[in-house]
Amino acid sequence: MKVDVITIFPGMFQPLLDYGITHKAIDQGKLNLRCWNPRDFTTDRRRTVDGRPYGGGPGMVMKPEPLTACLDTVQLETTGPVIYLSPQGKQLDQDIIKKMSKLSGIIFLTGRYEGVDERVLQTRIDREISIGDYVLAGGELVAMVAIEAITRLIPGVLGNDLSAKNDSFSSGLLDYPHYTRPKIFKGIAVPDILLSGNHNKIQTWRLWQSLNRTRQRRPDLLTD
Ligand code: 9D3
Repeated sequence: MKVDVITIFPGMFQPLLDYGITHKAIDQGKLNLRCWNPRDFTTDRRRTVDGRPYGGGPGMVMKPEPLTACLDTVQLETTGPVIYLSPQGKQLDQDIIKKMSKLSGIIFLTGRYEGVDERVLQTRIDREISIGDYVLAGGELVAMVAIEAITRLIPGVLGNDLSAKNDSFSSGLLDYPHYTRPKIFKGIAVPDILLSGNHNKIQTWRLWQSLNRTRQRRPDLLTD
């Protein structure tokens, strides 16, 4: 899968190349991640990517020309929906991630400052995505969240395909409790049933735990 990111801070994405599942997917040739800097598509001496807002007010707005020039170049090299990460977007969930993971390409546009000139959004954006109702300083971390969540669904990347299927949220339930050695830690024993070797009983116990935890902590997942 090809993922292209438009960002004025491409260096923020280095950890995805260096660590974990995204590193592994890139290594295996299953993820092709490229960052593009709108600053490289400016034409003025100062390489200006922002401007003062018409109408006044605080902060700066991302200028349209560098962004659209950057997008023009990106779209010569890949195809797929252009996703703008913005607080005004629909909140990201596992259903959206699953659909994104089936695409052959996707383009993320990340904003800084107060956001992007509206005319870019009107003409070039297919969808706006947020990760929740809290204030970040830009879309980069959000793009990274989406990229990691997408990558672990690319076939063959997880190594253990069952892991993705058993996820909380893909089952619609929260996870059950996990234990490893030792049998007793700080005086707290592993539940006997997990040592019983009876896999039917273990499965039933885990489902019960998942259901109870979901009812207690996230009842919205059982109704909505
Ligand atoms: C304090 C600035 N706000 C004025 C009302 C508006 C604002 C502009 C830009 C708030 C946040 C941002 C930068 N955020 C993102 O680019 C962003 C984001 C987020 O802040 N929260 C959750 N999801 C996302 S996706 C992109």
